[in-house]
Amino acid sequence: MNKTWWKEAVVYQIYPRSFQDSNGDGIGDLNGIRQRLDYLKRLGIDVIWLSPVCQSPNDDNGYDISNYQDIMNEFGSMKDFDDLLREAHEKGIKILLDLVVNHTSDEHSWFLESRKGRENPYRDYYIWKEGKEDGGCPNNWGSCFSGSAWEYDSQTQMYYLHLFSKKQPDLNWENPKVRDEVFEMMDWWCEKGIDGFRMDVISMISKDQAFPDGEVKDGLYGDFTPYSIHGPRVHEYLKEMNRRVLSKYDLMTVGETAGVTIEEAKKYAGEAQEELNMVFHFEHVESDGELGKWTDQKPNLLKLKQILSKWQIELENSAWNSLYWDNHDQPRAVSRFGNDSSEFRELSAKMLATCLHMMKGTPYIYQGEELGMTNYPFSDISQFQDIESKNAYEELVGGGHTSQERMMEYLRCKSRDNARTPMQWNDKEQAGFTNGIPWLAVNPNFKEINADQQIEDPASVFSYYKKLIALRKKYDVIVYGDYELILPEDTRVFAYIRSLGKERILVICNFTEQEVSVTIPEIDRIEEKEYLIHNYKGKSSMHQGILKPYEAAAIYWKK
Ligand code: TEU
Ligand code: CA
Repeated sequence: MNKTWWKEAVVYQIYPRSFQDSNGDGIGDLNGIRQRLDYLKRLGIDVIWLSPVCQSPNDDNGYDISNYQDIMNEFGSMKDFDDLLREAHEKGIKILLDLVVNHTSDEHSWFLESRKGRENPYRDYYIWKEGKEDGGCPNNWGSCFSGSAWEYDSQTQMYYLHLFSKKQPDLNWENPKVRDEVFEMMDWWCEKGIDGFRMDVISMISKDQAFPDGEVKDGLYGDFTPYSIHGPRVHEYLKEMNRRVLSKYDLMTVGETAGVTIEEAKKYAGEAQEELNMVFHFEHVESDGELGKWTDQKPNLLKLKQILSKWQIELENSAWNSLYWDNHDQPRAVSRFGNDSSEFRELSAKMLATCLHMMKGTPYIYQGEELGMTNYPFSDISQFQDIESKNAYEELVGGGHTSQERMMEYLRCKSRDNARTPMQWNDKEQAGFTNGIPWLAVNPNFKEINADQQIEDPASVFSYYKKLIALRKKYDVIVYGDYELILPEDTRVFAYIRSLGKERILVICNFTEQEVSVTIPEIDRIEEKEYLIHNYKGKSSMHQGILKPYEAAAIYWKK
């Protein structure tokens, strides 16, 4: 397996709207990020993935772009971006942009032109269809954000496709002019010196041109995924993108590939495929839905172990993994996979970090995860800003598919707004995020959970993440070692061994709030071995096979 910088890197995701406000308007911005570069340097990360910063009417917080070569007014100017990029580079931090090219905003000039008339030169930049004979939508597909995936436009009496909101019309990648435009725009950013792209729903850019009806689940809309995820030409398009843009620069690329299987991942991110460096798979964060993605249940550890181990083992020597517990679309890691009670929050946050950061692949930290930030105690639908949450509430409660109480449980557990509350910097007003009124409320627990309190404290979650990142830099076996799951049937403990040459690392994580006893191979010799990291102070009883609640450790030796 070839060595490369992006395999050795740790990525930190910034959701700019919620990171740091510099001018008191309640919205995070680029100058706010500049103020916090030293914090990131201190944590030790190598790469920032910036969620979208381009011009956008913010129907979906920047994932609806109206101008790819301009910065969103609320976030600052292109000069601010150039300053941010330069200052990050001076500190040895790279920046990935979020490339959102499955769709644009309906306010993008291409779409404004496209909808003007059937003969407009931009018409074929998007996917327009006639309605069915009876006047209904061209097919039964539902959008990811509720409702039909088709919107009728009275101006030309046709429908356009939008797999997300109706303000996010899908681009028509079949049109070579669209590809030219996208590749030229990417090239423009690369010339500016950015270091790579995270590619939004890149698995959806090619659609089955027959646009067949999808299977109807939950009595709502038809499922578009078999016809527009890993569509017929997706790999052709990515190879073209690679040839025309990516291969000319030393970039890091990660595809957000909803619905990806191992087999598909090897095509997107195979070492010899010349498409992308790695992909995000969703199996471990999507194995739990009851009503679509909605649930209020805790994930099942056995399932989680099976899924993550499968990805570790089956990409071995053929493609590269990306590792994450959460992002701006997922609930907070500690609330979902750990335990956010005051008794166990720190312990379980550190346990989760150990489990993920000792695996093979490039780890992604979502802002605030390194502090053990938690879900928000939402009590009313009016507190949400997220379009997915608001639309789902309306469709599912309004349509009688679930009760109001149940839906609030679902949203408290899984709404994307859990991850989007402002970063908690200190215990002052608005957690130091803004001098104004934040666009989304600060979590009331900011006095107990904030960066100021943790940075200097060697026992904090922050210091623990810092240590994990430093270990990755020191031990090749963490980056390149093989992975082997042990205790595969245990429903309480996630344990595995990494190995490279003579080096071994044993990782043991108790995912429960109980003390448990296990029989671990090699455990009798643990006492003589070196604890690289351990989330309890003082001596452990691990060598006797006894694990305290949420206890986790990585133990190193040479064979
Ligand atoms: O998300 C793509 C995606 O697959 C979503 O369905 C995601 O799983 C969902 O938000 C979880 O409920 C990307 C972005 O990450 C997301 O923020 C955008 O809203 C979406 O694309 C559209 O651009
Ligand atoms: Ca601001």
